[in-house]
Order: sequence, then C-alpha cells, then structure tokens
Amino acid sequence: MFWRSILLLPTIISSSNWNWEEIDLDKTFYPETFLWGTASSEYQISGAGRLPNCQWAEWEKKGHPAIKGGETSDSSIQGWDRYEEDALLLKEMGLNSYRFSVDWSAIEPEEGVFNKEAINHYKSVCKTLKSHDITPMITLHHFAHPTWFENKGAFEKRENVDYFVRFARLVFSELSDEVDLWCTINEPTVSVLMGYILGEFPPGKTGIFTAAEVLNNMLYAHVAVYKELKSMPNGENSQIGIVHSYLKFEAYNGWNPIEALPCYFFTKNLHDTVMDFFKTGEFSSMLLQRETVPDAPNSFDFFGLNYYSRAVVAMQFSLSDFLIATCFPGEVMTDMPYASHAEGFYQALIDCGELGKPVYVTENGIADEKDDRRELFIRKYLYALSKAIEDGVDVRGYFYWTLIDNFEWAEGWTKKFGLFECDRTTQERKLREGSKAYKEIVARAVPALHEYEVASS
Ligand code: GCO
Repeated sequence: MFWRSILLLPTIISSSNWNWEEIDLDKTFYPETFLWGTASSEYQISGAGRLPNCQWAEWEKKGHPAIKGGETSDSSIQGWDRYEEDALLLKEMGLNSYRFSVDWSAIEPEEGVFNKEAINHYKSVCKTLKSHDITPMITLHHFAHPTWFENKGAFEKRENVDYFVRFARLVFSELSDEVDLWCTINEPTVSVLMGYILGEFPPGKTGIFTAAEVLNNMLYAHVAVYKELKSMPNGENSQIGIVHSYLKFEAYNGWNPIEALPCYFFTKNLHDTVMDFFKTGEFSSMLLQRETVPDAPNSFDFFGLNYYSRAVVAMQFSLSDFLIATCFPGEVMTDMPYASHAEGFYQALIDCGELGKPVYVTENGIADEKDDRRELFIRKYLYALSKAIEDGVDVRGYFYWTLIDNFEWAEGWTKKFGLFECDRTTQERKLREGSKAYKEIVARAVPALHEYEVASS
C-alpha cells in the first residue's frame, strides 16, 4: 500500500491539470483594447556581428560548451537591418504590438560615449512600427549589456546601478515621445540563475551568495530606474514595469528530499524572493540579509509576466547528470527541458494579478522544431489566458516569444521558438503551419485588425 501510494504521487501532483477533453478551446474572450504582439531581444536577433561591444559577444568567443556546439550568433537574423520587412510580418500576423529591447552596448559602446546613430536607429524602428499601427514596448535590459559594464562587475556592485540609470534616462529622453510602454529589466532571476548559479551565461560564475547580491541589486536598479523615469517629462504618461520569469521548481517525487530540497531552494530564492519584494518592499532570501526598499510595491505600473512552464526535477543514477529536468506522466515535452503546461500559465496570471497592477504577458511561446506541438500549445495557453481574464485578472496584452527563430543564448541555434522560421543564408522568413493558430485567434478577437477572411470556424 505504502509503495503504491508513492508511485501514485506524480499523478496526484499533476491532478491540478484540467480535463482538456471537456474544454472548448474556441470559447475564449479577450478585451477589445488588448495588445497582441510578439517579443524579441536585440542581441538575439542581431548578434555579435552587429553588437561586438556586448558582453555576450565576448562570451561567445569561448566556443563550446559556453554555447552549444560552439555555434555563433554572427549577425543572427539581421534584425537590426530588417526591421521594416519584419514589421510587415507582424502585420501579416494581424498583430498590433511589438516588444523589443534597445541594446545598451550599441548606444554606449564605451563608458560615457553615446552613439547618436544607434539612438536614431531606434527612433526609426519606433516610427516604422507606429506607421503600421503597431504599439512599441521597449525593454531596457534584456540579458545583454556592454563589455565595459561587465568588466566593472555589472550588477554585482551596487554603485554600478548608476550607469544603468544614466543609460535608461538617455533612452527615455530620446524615445518616450514615441513609446509609452517600458520594461526596465528582463527576468532578473534568469540572469542570476544562469549567470551566477549555473554559470551558463556570462559571467559564468557559480556562487550562490554573489547570486543573491546580484538579484538584490537588479531589483534595486529596477526601482531606481522606475523612479527616475517617472520624474522625467513623459514619465507620468508612460507605463513602466518589470519583467519577471514565473518559474517554479517541482520535484518529480515530492517525497524524495534529494529532489524536493533543491526545488524548494530555487523557488524560494528566485521566484518567491521577487514576488515578495514587489508585495512587501523587502528583499529577503535565504542567502542574504533583509533589505527594505519601501518604494518597491509602488515601483511598477504593470507587471510583465514571462511564463513558459514549470521545471520538474528528477533524480537519476548517472555520474554526468544527477538531477535532470523532466515532466510528469502524460505531459508533452517541448524542445526545451520542460513540458507544455497551460494550467500553470493560468495560475501564474492569477498570482501576478494579486499584485494589484495590470499584467502584460511579456513572453510566452514554445520551442518546437518539428512544428507538431505549436498549434495546440498556442490554443491551450490562449485558452488559459482567456480564463484568467474571465476570472478577473486585468491582463492588457500578450506577446508571443518570438516572431522569427533567433539565437537562443547558450543553446545557440537549436531552439526554434519562431512563428516564422528563417533560412539564415538567404534570410528568407517563412510562416510555420502551427503558428497560424495565433493568427486565427487574434483575428477572431480583433476582427478589425484583419483585412483577410478567416476560414469559418
Ligand atoms: C528568457 C528570455 C528570452 C528567451 C526565451 C526563450 O526567458 O530566457 O527572455 O530571451 O529567448 O525566454 O527561452
């Protein structure tokens, strides 16, 4: 009996799963004013070829295993140069918004030296988007920053926050006439987990105490930037938020402390620490003394939610990988080490809604090279989104990650998140079959945005 209940545990854990057979995926509702878009980041779409002063360009030089197979980003999918044609792809999808990042290393390649051409480039990007009625949303820091900033210790040092605030101020003063929606920092917990705990992103460190300091400083930097921008012309009229990766770790076998303890540790020190910071103003992790930043709960006009899935951890008896990422029985894996889990997306929306501010889904999507899971993923996740809205969460927009396959950081080119695939020799972009589900759902939600007829459904 005892052993039988243990074997049943994974099934019980995943019993919060919905019965999809009984769900009508077409029964969805979204507000008319909703923003429908895609998200990207400059380094991922433009690469080291365009951004040689970025800390990632240095990191790539290490080759394998820093980047899987020693792949390089080169000029990626030439996002910097092809923004006009890529805006047409957004139009083709019937979308009305686009989240992208401005690259700090392009704007300030050397400390204190600002590149006017780069600023003008971003002005043109914003103008082009707006000429197509596409609302821009800018991210100021998306994993990438200048090498000079990295060499100074980046966010390891509290005093370095001032450099980021100065950069943010400059960009805001130049672009806030065109842009109302601003994200300060993308996924501080992922920067910290990958760069300071697992050592798979620059600077490749593996010290949990430094990691906690960096997280603390990044959240502090967010508050500092928020306050600074709000005090500037256009500040009051702009919507400024943080982007958080809602990632919880779950043990495959909840009874096994070897699985359960690391899961508890990571969830507590990453996800929970961020949520608590914005709820209470207190930065308090298991690794770092408490710091109170009283302005934190009022330091965001919206909460940016990035949700892909949960991380399910299991123990295995192999020397190379002791703990592996897996999924619960019956779940469908994506090409990343996690499964499709729309129920978790719903829960994430509910939890973020409790912060009392509007929510934007700043990222959500699937890596699916075979394109045999994308359609269902989109349909299920957008059903979950609709249900959360119906249940009272004030969600204002949804940005699919991503428009076109791009450089997936340490994973190189292996992960195909794009609605469009890209032949990097010819730079030809091609819509994937599975992506049409997104186009159709948006067309149903906002018929006015579409000039084309959607097949009767
Ligand atoms: C992240 C980043 C993106 C990724 C995307 C797919 O969440 O890691 O914001 O840069 O490319 O999430 O993994």
